[in-house]
Amino acid sequence: MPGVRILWLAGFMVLAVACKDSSVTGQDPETMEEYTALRSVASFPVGVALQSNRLNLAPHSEITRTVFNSVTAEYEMKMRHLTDPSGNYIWTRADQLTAFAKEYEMQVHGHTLVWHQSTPLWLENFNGTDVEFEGVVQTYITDVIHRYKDDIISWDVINEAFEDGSGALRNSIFRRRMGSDYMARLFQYARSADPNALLFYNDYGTIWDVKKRDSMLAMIDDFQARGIPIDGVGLQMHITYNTPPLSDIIAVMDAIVQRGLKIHISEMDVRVNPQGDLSQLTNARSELQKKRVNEIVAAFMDLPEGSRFAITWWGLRDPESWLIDFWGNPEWPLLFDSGYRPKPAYEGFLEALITN
Ligand code: 9MR
Repeated sequence: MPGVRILWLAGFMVLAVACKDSSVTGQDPETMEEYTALRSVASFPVGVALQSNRLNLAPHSEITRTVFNSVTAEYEMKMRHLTDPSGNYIWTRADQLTAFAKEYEMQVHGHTLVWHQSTPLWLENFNGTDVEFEGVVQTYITDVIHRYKDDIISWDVINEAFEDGSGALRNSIFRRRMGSDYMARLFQYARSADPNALLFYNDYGTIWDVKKRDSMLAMIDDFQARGIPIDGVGLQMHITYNTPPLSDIIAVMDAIVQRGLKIHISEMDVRVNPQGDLSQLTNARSELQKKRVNEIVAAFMDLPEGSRFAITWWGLRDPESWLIDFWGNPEWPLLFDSGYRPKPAYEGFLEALITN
């Protein structure tokens, strides 16, 4: 097999944990001591979400930098985390993430300049005029993009702007203060801050929520008709082992490719326990997860090369996934198990890279 093989020398303790947990995936830890790094065989960036507090966790940071060549801050580049309660910048943790990425030659995708769920109170409660509010937002976008101009090649300009079900624009503080065309101006401000940064719209549910999908595509059409800059779409791939159908995923990717935009399969995780019927991961479900990952990576690789921006996993190890708290079920949605061993899903990813 081509590519960089990882000889698992991260320490006796990690190996011991891996052995102890072998029942989780049913794999023989002996065979899992060596595996091929995704970054060494992929023709596109393979990313993972990262938190700065995990940079000092040796196995975590070693696997991240060896297996992946792209990172996204899981939360530390959101507005609520880049500013203090008075609105002053706090760069420390975002700086740590970009420094790590630079040291190990990983690209950084910026997430996210604007998100209604991460609007700090100082901005929600801003008591200047609407024009002043917009000025503050423009300054924020400009400052953040400028600070990381040499380190961050792409940004989610806005995240999750459309409502579930209706596809209507969310009535966020940005919409209320800046009007219903606010997204166009956010993208323009981002482009002015750095003409070279790739600008993305990122959302979930755009595969299965038809009205949301249509609103997003209409926004792109409208932007393109008016010359508003947009370079790509982040399709948050929060899916399950059996939904949505692959054909639906491909149809949305095709619609985006037809519009000449890049596709970021962002925030990928594949739930294996959506009904809560499992108390531990079975081999059968793990194999279905592998198949699912394999078919999605294969579909991504079928896209024209210029349309493939990246695939980014929303976390490294199963127990760290946001989904466990969110859904309240045991869940194993990521590529690595609790003992830092690559799961069959990892092999599914690798096989797609090698055979396509
Ligand atoms: O996984 C992220 C979690 O660690 C953060 O606490 C949370 C709030 O910042 O955001 C989670 O990531 C979200 C992402 O930024 C946007 N799409 C939905 C993700 C899960 O909530």
